[in-house]
Amino acid sequence: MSRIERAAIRKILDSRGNATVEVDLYSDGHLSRAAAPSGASTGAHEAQAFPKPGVDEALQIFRKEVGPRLPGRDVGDQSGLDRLLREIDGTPGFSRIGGNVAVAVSLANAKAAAASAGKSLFRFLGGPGSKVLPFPFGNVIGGGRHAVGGTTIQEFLVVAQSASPLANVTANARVHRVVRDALVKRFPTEPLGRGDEGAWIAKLGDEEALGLLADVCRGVESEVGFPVRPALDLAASEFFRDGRYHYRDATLSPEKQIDFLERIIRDYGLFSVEDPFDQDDFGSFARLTQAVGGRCKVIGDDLFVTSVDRLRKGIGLKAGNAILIKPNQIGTLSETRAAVDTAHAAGYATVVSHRSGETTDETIAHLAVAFGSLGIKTGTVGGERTAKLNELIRIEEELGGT
Ligand code: 2PG
Ligand code: MG
Repeated sequence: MSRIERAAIRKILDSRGNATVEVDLYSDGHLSRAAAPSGASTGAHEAQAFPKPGVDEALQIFRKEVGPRLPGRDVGDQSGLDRLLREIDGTPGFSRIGGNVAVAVSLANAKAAAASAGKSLFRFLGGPGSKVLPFPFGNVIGGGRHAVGGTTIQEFLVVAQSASPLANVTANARVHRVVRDALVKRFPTEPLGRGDEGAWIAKLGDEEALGLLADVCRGVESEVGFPVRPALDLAASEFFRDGRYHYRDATLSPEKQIDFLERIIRDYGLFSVEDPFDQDDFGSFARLTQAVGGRCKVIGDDLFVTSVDRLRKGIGLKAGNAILIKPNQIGTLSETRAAVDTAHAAGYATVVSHRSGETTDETIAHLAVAFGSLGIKTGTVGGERTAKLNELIRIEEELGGT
């Protein structure tokens, strides 16, 4: 048994240059550190990242109310710690201490517990049987809230699907590179930019971008000899206004949005569609899942916000067949795990995800493996994204060596 000796918090920068926090826990003289990311297309129902006045207020609250309660705690008591964080906060959405403070404390504690057991985090959380490795979902072309002047749809992703993470992340990076070459050829005199997650920003319509990505996926698939499929995160709440979906070149009613999705899922062989509807439209999620659920993952991100309550509602209505898992949407590891367990028990797939504003913290790679998730969505290129992808490669090596 190992006890927390000291706890500290500091303000650091995320990949967008915004302030976030990281937490240091010392136990048995060992340092365990976890940092929290931040979203741009945040769901209306997710935990508040920081208290209203901002990160400095979060630091003060930690130093006054959270930090002093930690020394002496057994690092093995994760659920007790997570309950304590809820109790100190006292609000449903972590609006007093901030979900980002809570998640950094919670994940740092899990790392301390794994270290005290002498195990890697994925083995400690997953038990001896966890050998299933998640497919990386990599963002290739982007827009929405992540890129000024990009597509209306937020993310055009690639999902390479061999048994090897190294082969998969290499194939995803190849798709990213070949899409770049195609864009340079097509717009030889235009500047070519990258959005918050490293995806290309180009003057393309949504379906044009999808067509280009699907062609490149097919090419790379035939090079590598395993499935390399396109996927989307529409983040549709961001362009849903007055009951309609406002694309740059079209406006669709919810009914037309379902027809549009059914058609592009079929025509482009989409592996998954995330947040294809507004975050409160469980009904349209259910209708699309009924139509395409046998061949495509319909993933709820802003719909479920990693919340067991919202997921249970979705399961009851057969809305979606997969959930995006973002620990800072809910605030603690125990509640993240409860969402994963609820999903798997109902036959829903899970995809553990980064946020658009990230740090080099690599913890989600361990969570995705430990949970036995179908996927990990954490970009294709860029230091804060490859921190997780490279950790996945290390985990693959560690598992190969057993
Ligand atoms: C999403 C995420 C990550 P954000 O919508 O899935 O890609 O974006 O972190 O901005 O919510
Ligand atoms: Mg999303």
